Amino acid sequence: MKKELIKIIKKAGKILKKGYYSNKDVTFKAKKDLVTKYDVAVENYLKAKFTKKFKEFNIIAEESDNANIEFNDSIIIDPIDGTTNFVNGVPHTAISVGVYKDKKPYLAIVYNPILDELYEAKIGKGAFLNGKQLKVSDETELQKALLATGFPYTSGSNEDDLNDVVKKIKDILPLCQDLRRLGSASIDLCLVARGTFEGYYEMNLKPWDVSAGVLILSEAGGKITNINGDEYNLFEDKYIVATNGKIHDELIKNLNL
Ligand code: LIP
Repeated sequence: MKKELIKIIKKAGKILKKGYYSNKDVTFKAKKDLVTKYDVAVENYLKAKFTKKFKEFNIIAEESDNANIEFNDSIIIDPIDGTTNFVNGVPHTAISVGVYKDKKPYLAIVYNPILDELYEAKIGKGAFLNGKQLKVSDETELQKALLATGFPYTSGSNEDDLNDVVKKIKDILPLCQDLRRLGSASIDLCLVARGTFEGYYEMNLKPWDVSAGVLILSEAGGKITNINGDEYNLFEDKYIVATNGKIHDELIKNLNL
């Protein structure tokens, strides 16, 4: 299934790449939440191909109405993760596809066609970037850790969320090497898998933002939990905390000050 999946996603990447270098019709789903005709085109392409090839899976996708779809044997699609980057020409944008069997991660692909970086993982078989095996960083000290985070779309409308984002930055920034905000959750997780970042946290993500990245990171030796240090639930948890494993407890402790 993985080979077929990659073939389809690479073709969809051509649609994303063409859009990246073209004028985009931007529509607002919410005050800060953008969508373009390319998000819809990539999603429609992937859904049509996956429905035909992988009949045993249902599909949950960012730009679709998922109300009547039960998560179980599911393919979870983010057609363009990092849409704001895509619209503004920042090259951190990717197609993210996570395949779940019995609600458990099975296969994952994150493909950035602008940088031609394809991250992939299969449960128990390791994680790879363009064929090269990935391993998380060995750094054990939070003070030397480069972390990443993200800002939720709700920061424009929900004061509690905005205050929480600011408080956590104030608490964490003095305790780490530095903090990045790259704008694509799926890529952030892959960058922890790659050893570029030691850790990453963010609130209010949707299952499609992280469905693939969590498997890629765990297959590279990383750890993913909610903010209490318990197993992360794609559909229910407000916060994701994802690290190389070695700074996890210290990061969790300081996110809860
Ligand atoms: C986005 C993320 C980004 C996060 C945003 C949003 P989209 O996904 O990947 O990092 O901060 O809240 O969820 O909307 O571009 O697919």
